[in-house]
Amino acid sequence: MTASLQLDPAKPGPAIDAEFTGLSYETAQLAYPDFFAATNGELVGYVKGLAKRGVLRIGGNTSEYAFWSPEAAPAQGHGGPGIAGPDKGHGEHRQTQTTPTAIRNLREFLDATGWRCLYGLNLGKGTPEQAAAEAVFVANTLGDKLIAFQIGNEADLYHHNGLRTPDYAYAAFAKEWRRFFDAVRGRLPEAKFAGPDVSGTETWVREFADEFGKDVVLLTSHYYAEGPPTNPDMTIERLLSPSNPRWIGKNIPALQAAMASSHLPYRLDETNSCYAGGKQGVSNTFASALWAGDLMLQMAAAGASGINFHGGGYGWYAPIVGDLQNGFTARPEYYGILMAAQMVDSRLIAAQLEADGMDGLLTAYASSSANGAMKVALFNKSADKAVSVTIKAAGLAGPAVGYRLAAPRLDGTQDVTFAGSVVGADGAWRPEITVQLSAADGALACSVPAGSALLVEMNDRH
Ligand code: BDP
Repeated sequence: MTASLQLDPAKPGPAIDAEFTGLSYETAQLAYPDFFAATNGELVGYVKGLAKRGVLRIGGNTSEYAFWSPEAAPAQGHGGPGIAGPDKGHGEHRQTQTTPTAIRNLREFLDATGWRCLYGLNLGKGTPEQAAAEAVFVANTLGDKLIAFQIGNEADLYHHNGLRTPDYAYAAFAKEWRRFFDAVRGRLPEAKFAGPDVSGTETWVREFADEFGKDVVLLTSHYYAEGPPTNPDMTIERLLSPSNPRWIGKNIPALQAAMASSHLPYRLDETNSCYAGGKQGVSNTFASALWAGDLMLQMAAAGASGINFHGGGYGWYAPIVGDLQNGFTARPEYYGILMAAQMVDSRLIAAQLEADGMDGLLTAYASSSANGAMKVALFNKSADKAVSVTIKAAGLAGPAVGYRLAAPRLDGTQDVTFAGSVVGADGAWRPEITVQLSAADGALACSVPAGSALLVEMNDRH
């Protein structure tokens, strides 16, 4: 197949924030304070290796069962692996304790990684007073490493997950949110907030933006591409099919409307391939790398300020898996995020793709940084069609470098490389095999094999 990509640096799109990259973990993980700690050097390495700056979001279903316990001794010598994987949403929850040690260690972890934090407070089972007491300690300890608090996780699902009555709707949530907000602000007048952190009910985002737009610094909601994992229709093919219609067709315009009316940034602060903890054979395969990198840049193009991939423990969709006893590793998805993260801190530019015969499975994004250097990311999500792409831009000339994101198979879980290199034990990655490309007369030709991606850096376009 052949395709052409016409770039126009004179037509800028949204900026990709320097903190665009993000991960999301369950609050239950804080019950093991030596996980998010500067002493967990391997995890520090993997997080830092993904992006120099980024956002760690703490929340998820377990945030509704996590209690601030200033007096409690931290869970030490627990005997187990000390990890909390993504919650599988089966409704059985164990209460956990969040201690001052966990928050102090979290601060040191953030200092060591260069990342900042979005911190979820317990609305589901907690009280405004408990939230305020926790917020005081968290704000004082995290300082400028704290971006904002959130109140509750996916309150739009409270009506059927046992946290509230079946008639629970936005108005009831707004009332509760206001009580928690007032309690925290009563003790911390400068506290910053984000929300509504809903599962994806965009009407709630809009209503929340209208009502609390002046009280928050950021709008947030979640998105899972597939689920549940028990449904046989949830496949790699479906995951990679030209962007989820529900998300593209409905949610993004609604979220853009909320951003426009409130003048607030929006962050997709929890996402992944398949809810209920992910799907083996889909979420942990190389396909998830192409999906994640593409979604990341798709969200940037939609004007989002960032994205957080949910994970933890050995969850199927977790980008980083492992524990302190056994060490950590990067899953395929990590590589897709790593590739897209090469484009942060730049501005998207117009990129017109023509790819007849690719059935929408080739996607492309282009960015330009302050010094005029351009980057193009190409994702070929087809299982069997290789494509040769001609990148065109006025004045394009000279050498360019390509970094391939590749693996032996889309449904494989091993041997993923980015620029010929694997992510090392401590998250270290350095390009080893690059593709030498050359532009002349405003055009550059490159190939993108089936089921792979390519990042092209054009350092000199004159
Ligand atoms: C989200 C929850 C998170 C879960 C995830 C899942 O916020 O805690 O782990 O779904 O179901 O709804 O995988």
